[in-house]
Amino acid sequence: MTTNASPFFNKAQEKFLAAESDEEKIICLKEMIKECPKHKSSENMLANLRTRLKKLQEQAIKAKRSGKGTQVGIKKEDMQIVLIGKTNLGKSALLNILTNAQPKISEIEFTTQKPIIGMMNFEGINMQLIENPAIDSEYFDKGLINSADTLLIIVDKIEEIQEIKKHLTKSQAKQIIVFNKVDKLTENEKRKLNATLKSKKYNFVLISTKTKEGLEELKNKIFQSFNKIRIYTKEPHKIKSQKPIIMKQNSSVQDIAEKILKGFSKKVKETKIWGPSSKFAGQKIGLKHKLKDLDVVEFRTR
Ligand SMILES: Nc1nc2c(ncn2[C@@H]2O[C@H](COP(=O)(O)OP(=O)(O)O)[C@@H](O)[C@H]2O)c(=O)[nH]1
Ligand SMILES: [Mg+2]
Repeated sequence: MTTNASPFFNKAQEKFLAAESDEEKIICLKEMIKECPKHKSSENMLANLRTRLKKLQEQAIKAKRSGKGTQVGIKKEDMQIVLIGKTNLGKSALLNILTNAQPKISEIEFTTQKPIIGMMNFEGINMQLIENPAIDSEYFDKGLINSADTLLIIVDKIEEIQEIKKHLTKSQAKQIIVFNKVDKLTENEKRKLNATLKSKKYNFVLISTKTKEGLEELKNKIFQSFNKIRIYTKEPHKIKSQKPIIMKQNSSVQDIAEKILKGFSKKVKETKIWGPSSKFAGQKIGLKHKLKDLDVVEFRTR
């Protein structure tokens, strides 16, 4: 995207665009500033990067001071998912599979006594996944229900769903019912369960942390719950970026150009698009064009 930029700069820029947390963005921006060519023609860009860095650093300090987060001081990331349910349902086992965290998994009840935080990576996107201790225990952290964007309600019996929902009347979070331990069911029992949950119009998925079935579907459902879209960018005659840029639903071509670099949309001479929002591969589009999940956008500036 940048003339005469080193591959190191481009790499850092790609990471920056995919970064989800402010902390991550600060690290990438520093890297971009380090790798930015230091000559006359890049002075503007360098100044722009420094201003962004300063803003982010100030924001980070403010967030710390205001103590945004929960009772236990967990810093909320952009996309926060909280696992809730009774004891012994496989919350720790799921956290273990989906993230870098390694909570204790045990048949002993109430093993998890503090929220455990993990980072889940889904197609290059980082999401914060937190195990809340059992909902019927003194260790359960109510603050997390309010801060979560998405709640995973883990059950292994249909009756548990209503029981848990009683605790969630004030919550604004999206809810996904995660029915675990389906390895214990026969195919016929699974079919019946599926039909019952569907008839109740739940947003649900059947999984087993043992056989790993349903986990891909769960990850997709989690991403969908954020109402965001993944957009890949490319330069003419090159392949698309490795990591997508995460945008709000209904974002336009102009929005993504401006996310790449402030003022960039004015420099764009031509835009082409591949993917769900295109009528045909490589369609030329204007800045007002609305993007869809998994689109690939090509900007030509010369
Ligand atoms: N059969 C079966 N057992 C599971 C599954 N997931 C977890 N378990 C078992 O359930 C028990 C509780 O697991 P844990 O992850 O500690 O539950 P938590 O209390 O909800 O965090 C352990 O003995 C696990 O081995 C599953 O998918 N199938
Ligand atoms: Mg646990």
